[in-house]
Amino acid sequence: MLWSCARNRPHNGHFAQIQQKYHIIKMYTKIFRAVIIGAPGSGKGTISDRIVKTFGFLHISSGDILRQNIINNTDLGKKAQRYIASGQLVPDEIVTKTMLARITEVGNKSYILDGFPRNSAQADILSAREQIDAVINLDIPHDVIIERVKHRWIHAPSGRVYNIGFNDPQVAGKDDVTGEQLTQREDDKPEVVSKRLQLYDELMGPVLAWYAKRGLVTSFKGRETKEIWPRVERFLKDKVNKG
Ligand code: G5P
Ligand code: MG
Repeated sequence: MLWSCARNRPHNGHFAQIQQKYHIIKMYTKIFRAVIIGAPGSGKGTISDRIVKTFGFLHISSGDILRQNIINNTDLGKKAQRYIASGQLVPDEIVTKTMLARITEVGNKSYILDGFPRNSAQADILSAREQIDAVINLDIPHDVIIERVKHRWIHAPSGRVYNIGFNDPQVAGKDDVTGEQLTQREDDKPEVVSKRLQLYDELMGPVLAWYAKRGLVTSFKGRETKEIWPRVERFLKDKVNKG
């Protein structure tokens, strides 16, 4: 063992650092599959970004994949566009095929699924294929969401998201990385947002109940990401540690 000779043993601080590093590597080597659920604008993308940075999970977002396809004018994008713009769900067979293909591509890596499954049919297909370790449910009041999405700006090609007063771009109206113009999502218009919220309540109730019955759901209730994120972080550290 490297540390068996006292003369070669690094001083305590260094030793502790190495121990800690080894512990982190060990802690995150188990493959962990999580689903993040929450109403439109509840902060799924925001929390997922932090999970990516802290835990190294891959973020698989159905909405980001669909929007990317719309920008690239692919067949999938052409099919999805009108549903998204009007706040309806894109048909199951299209989304499911796309998401399962992405999950296959990801292979044996920890991931967080955002926006999928979106109804019971999608949840059934996912459960037949993948063993999910945890479902993170963001429980944010609708009045907070309606206010938030009015101020959401995105860099559509990359999916980077800003919010005026919460995470402002460095230069107003411009993406921090490319300097390109930011836009607002078509489905963030107030009338489309209320439709999306209504649809969410209707369809996700049974999905949450399905996961809850299997003991997989942990809910995080609050009005701001700064109060929710530390709880999600603790929860995941604990889960991944137990491995
Ligand atoms: P998406 O893309 O999955 P939604 O509707 O589920 O869309 P959305 O709108 O992307 O969810 P989010 O990711 O939950 O919201 O939230 P977010 O972007 O992180 O945060 C919202 C805003 O609030 C951001 O501007 C953020 O910066 C800000 N924010 C975060 N925290 C705070 C805070 O504490 N304070 C403040 N002030 N601001 C904060 O789906 C889109 C469409 O794609 C189709 C459907 O048509 C869907 O409507 N689709 C599917 N169709 C069928 N099946 C599927 N599985 C589908 N998936 C997508
Ligand atoms: Mg999102």
